Amino acid sequence: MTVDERVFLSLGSNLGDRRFNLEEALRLLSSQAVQVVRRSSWYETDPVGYADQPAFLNLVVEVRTTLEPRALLRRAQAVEAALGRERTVRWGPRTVDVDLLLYGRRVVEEPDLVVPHPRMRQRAFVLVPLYEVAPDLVLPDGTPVAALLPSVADQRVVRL
Ligand code: GSY
Repeated sequence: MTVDERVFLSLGSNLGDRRFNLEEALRLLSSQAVQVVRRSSWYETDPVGYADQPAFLNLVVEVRTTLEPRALLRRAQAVEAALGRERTVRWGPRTVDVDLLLYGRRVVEEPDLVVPHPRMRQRAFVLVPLYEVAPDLVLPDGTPVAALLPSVADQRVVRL
């Protein structure tokens, strides 16, 4: 059982009915093994990585889960597939993206699974909603999430 560890996921959508896609993703993720215990507000965010695409809707959720990190990742990928995500353009538009951000204080560095998420420190669309749901959170290397916010202040993130 891993339910004592604080686990955070980031979800984003920039195709179709974004809010519906994200609510569906949360519905499909949720089960006896994965329970959403906290969720951030919705955030309208400018795309990061590949700029020539529609704005995203993002949120962050905290889950209680009995799944180990790899099983949780597989669950997230199954939800993306069920909602029609096709991995064509690497940074391109997507119906739903579900990223595993943090799994307690665990550090995983494997070819297909890196936790904490390797790009989360550079992304306002992750850090701002994460700070909303867990303002005192400290990353496994000792960095408070709050300390990372100034460096992403130039990225447009609007709380809805
Ligand atoms: O990695 C998540 C997908 N993604 C996003 C996103 O969810 N929001 C914003 N604003 N930019 C993004 N670029 C990528 S890739």
